Amino acid sequence: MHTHETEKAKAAAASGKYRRIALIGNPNVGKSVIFGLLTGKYATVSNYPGTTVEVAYGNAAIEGKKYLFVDTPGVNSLIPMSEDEKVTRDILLGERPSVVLQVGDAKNLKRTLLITIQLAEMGLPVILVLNMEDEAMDRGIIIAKDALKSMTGIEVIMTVAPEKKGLKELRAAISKGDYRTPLLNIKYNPHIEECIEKLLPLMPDAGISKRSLALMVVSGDESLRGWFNANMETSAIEQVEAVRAECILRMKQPVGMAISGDRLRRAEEIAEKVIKRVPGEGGSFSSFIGRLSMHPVWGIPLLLAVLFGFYEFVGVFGAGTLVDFLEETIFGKYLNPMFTKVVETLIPFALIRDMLVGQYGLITMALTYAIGIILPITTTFFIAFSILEDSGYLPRLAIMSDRVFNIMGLSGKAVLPMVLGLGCGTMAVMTTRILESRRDRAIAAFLLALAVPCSAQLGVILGMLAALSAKAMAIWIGSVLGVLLFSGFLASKIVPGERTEFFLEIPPIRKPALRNVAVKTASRAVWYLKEAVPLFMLGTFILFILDKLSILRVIERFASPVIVGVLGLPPKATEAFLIGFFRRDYGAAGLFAMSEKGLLTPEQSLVSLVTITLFIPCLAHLLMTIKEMGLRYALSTAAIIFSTAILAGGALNFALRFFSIAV
Ligand SMILES: Nc1nc2c(ncn2[C@@H]2O[C@H](COP(=O)(O)OP(=O)(O)OP(=O)(O)O)[C@@H](O)[C@H]2O)c(=O)[nH]1
Ligand SMILES: [Mg+2]
Repeated sequence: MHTHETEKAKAAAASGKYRRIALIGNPNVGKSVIFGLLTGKYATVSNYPGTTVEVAYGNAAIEGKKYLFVDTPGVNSLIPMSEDEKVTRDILLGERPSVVLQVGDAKNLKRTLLITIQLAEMGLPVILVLNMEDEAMDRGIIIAKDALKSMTGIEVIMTVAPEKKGLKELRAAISKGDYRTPLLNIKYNPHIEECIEKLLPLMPDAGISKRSLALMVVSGDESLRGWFNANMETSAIEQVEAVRAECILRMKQPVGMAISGDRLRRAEEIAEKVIKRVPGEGGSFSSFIGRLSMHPVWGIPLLLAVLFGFYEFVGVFGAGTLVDFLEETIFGKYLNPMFTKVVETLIPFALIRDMLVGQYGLITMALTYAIGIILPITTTFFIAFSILEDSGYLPRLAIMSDRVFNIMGLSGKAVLPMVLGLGCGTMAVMTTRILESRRDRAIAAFLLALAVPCSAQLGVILGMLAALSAKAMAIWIGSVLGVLLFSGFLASKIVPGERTEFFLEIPPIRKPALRNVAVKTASRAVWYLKEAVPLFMLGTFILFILDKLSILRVIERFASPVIVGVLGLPPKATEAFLIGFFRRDYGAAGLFAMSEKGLLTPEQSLVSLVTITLFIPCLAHLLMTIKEMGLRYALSTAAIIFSTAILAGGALNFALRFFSIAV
């Protein structure tokens, strides 16, 4: 999103005017909140691990000195298990920061120190920020900061980021500039140390110590391969492989496990000495809700309640009340007649008048759809979604739905990108990076594009379904879920590889902060307008041209065997699917407008809704899929998705007629 700014910031840093500071730490510990406070730049903050999957840059001046801060995806270890963790490791590998701001969760010092130890091995100076002090206090965890300082030799600062507590001390520590590398080096098993000795002279120069590189090699870090190939001679790589093989042979247990075992013991040792436990509050209402939400039985009514609340707010209030007001009253009664009058008096050319306020007018169609129909829906959706994100419910949903996801060959962790896909598929494709194998990513990205409608589209669809009947709603949900499960099942059989184990830190249930919800919703709404309106304009303009050149009729006739024959829809519905190529939500809005005008019977509405839900993803989503998964993958899945959508819609049309079901 901010590529231009980011490039500028990076260029400035390269010229040596800035000191680079990397924010590193476990997932969901508050790195992005602190990044936002330090730089004043907005970074997405949510209560689940894996919010940040890309690096963000931002600069700031503290006491006259300039700094470039780098926000990174959270890591459980600096030996990456997934794509997002690799992003963070590669930052350390490539660019040498002046200091690492390690952000840790004060409630979980052991996990925090595991990262500190690895940073120490890398030879990087560290300032340790122990965030979430408030939650640690609630649980009766008190950390002896000075003892920790003297045991590690680095600056330790306690913070409560959302309250800006500790921020002044943090700024002071940054500008003081006395950065130190933690004194936490571990002597491993003599066999391992011997291997490291042999590897040291072979290691290339990097932003991190050769010892840490050697440790990654003997731990079996496969993700380094690409970097080695780019930075080492082939002969050296072969030597490295030989040492590694020898090392593995000589050790009784897996080397990686031995190394993490030693690190864990060291972290425990320190944590024990500096943590004081006092009776905490415990057993509060939020932890009760937290447990309830993961319960195999009671979790289900809670899930249904959440879904119902969502539906009422987005489907009924957003897509019903708000859209009625904006589209019919504001645009229909006031704005459009006004624009039409202005255009008619000012512009003498009929063609241009038509282009602006005609049937396929940029104002009467593109703007009306974008702002009158979709904006209120996406905004209500983003509000509800932000509340859900910040509450900490999503990772619990991941646990709850693990079994359902197993059917599709995925682990419950895939719930996160899928649920995010309900917000925006384009972003969600990127979030598949948190999944641990290419196979899981391939299946998840496919299902995302096929069967997960984005907020804008979902809202329009809910609005239309709400106007039909509960039966229509049930059939729509059943069809989409059926296709999702069935295609996932098939994909899991076809795509080779095993399902990966699933590890997810469950954050506490938190009361969403109004400010964060508001800021996040606003930034998403702005982003939506920037993303969608130009494409709506382009799509409408193309329709306008096609109409004027009378090509639209030709296309409609050409598509008629599918649209009319298979799907049983009126020929005009072709237009909705045509613009659906640009954005699915725009296509859905087209259907919405048709059904409002009474051009679709309830059964036709239902069939068209199922088809457009499954229809190929929008242009932006497709481009992101190409970027993340490759062109071949994107095009072949798009072809499969397109045919699946038509097949499913056709089957539904046939079934409705055959059994004479009225909805
Ligand atoms: N109670 C409390 N909540 C906090 C504190 N700091 C952050 N949070 C909340 O913790 C959650 C995670 O914050 P983020 O800044 O997104 O965490 P992150 O480390 O960037 O997470 P990833 O990008 O997923 O690695 C959000 O819901 C924050 O509002 C704190 O000091 N106290
Ligand atoms: Mg983050």
